[in-house]
Amino acid sequence: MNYQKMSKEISYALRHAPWKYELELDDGGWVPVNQLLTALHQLKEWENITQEDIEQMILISEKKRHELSNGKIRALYGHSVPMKITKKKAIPPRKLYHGTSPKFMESINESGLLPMSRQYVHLSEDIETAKLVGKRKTSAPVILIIDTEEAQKKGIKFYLGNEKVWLADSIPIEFISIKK
Ligand code: HQG
Repeated sequence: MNYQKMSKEISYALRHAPWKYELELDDGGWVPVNQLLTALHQLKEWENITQEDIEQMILISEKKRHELSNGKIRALYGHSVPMKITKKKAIPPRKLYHGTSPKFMESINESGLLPMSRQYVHLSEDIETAKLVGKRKTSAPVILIIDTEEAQKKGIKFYLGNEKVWLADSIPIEFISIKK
């Protein structure tokens, strides 16, 4: 079983295009696992997959992207669907990090961090994770440091993705510094 490919397909369904799988996400992004399985069984590649395969996919993944609970499944972050997924507000560590490409810095300096094509800005709990995120875009990422304490004082909210990924609606430039 190609769990990485399965994870990509399920992320695509649950983050970006549920309608292509005849799925409807609820406010929290959940869908019944059996509906997802029924949709995937229509595709030759996934015609035999089971809930156990999905459990295994989540278990062995290097990132916690999906969550199963009470017969439902959701993507924990990354959404671009039109309906805004409600995330749980939480108190983040005093600093969060964001790895990005130097080519975006001019725009980020002007507008702060924006969700761009997703629903939320994605922030990392530690520098290592931020580096890996940035490396998806460039070999030498810029690491931004977010002062979450100051940001919260000014009303910026933070939401839980998974234990390494935090979400925010946007981060104004005054709370961002560049790691040297
Ligand atoms: C940049 C992956 C110009 C931002 C990762 C980023 C993450 C701006 C890009 C998760 C900007 C959006 C999300 C502005 C932000 N002007 N560019 N004002 N504000 N940007 O991929 O955070 O493996 O949508 O810096 O690991 O890179 O899929 O977001 O470079 O956790 O599970 O706009 O996706 O997880 O890029 O990554 P993305 P991201 P998975």
